[in-house]
Amino acid sequence: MSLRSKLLTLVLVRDVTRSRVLLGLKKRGFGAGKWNGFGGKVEPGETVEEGARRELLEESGLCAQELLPAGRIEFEFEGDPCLLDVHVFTVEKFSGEPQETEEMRPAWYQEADIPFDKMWVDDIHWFPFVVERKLFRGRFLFQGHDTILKHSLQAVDSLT
Ligand code: 6U4
Repeated sequence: MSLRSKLLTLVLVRDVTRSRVLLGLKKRGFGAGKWNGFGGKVEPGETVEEGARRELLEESGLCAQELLPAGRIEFEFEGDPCLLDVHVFTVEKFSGEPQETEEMRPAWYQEADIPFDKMWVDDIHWFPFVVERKLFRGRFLFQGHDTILKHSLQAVDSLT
């Protein structure tokens, strides 16, 4: 089976001085009911970074001053020919206050108290790389949305 891939972004906003991360409860669409970073599909004509910045603003009301590449994760769903190619960024400098939007309800979580049981099941695997500021690459094969059949994950020197 040949796989098409869809480019997506995922942004974790960190308040490093208080060891907090901003997550959003996804209110609709793919992953509804789960806490996650902010992001979505990269639109035609925009770079991945532009897409990440736009989605963060649209979904949380925050304007990123700097986007730091953090990782890249491929998600394959058993029986689905479309691979999700998710580019993960962190933001430590931003302006604005988190606002609830049509898509997301934002809340700060202590890094030691992340609600992994209410998130995508892969997040607990790669989140430590984000906290330790280690670039990473991963690939997860899902059965449905809640079971990981296979995965690989490693720290890398570069994402390209
Ligand atoms: P619409 O509803 O078309 O505006 P859009 O906001 O463009 O959607 P959406 O909601 O489909 O895109 O984006 C999915 C989001 O979920 C992206 O930020 C990537 C993220 N995501 C997808 N699979 C994930 C997974 N297994 N683990 C994870 N985030 C995932 O942590």
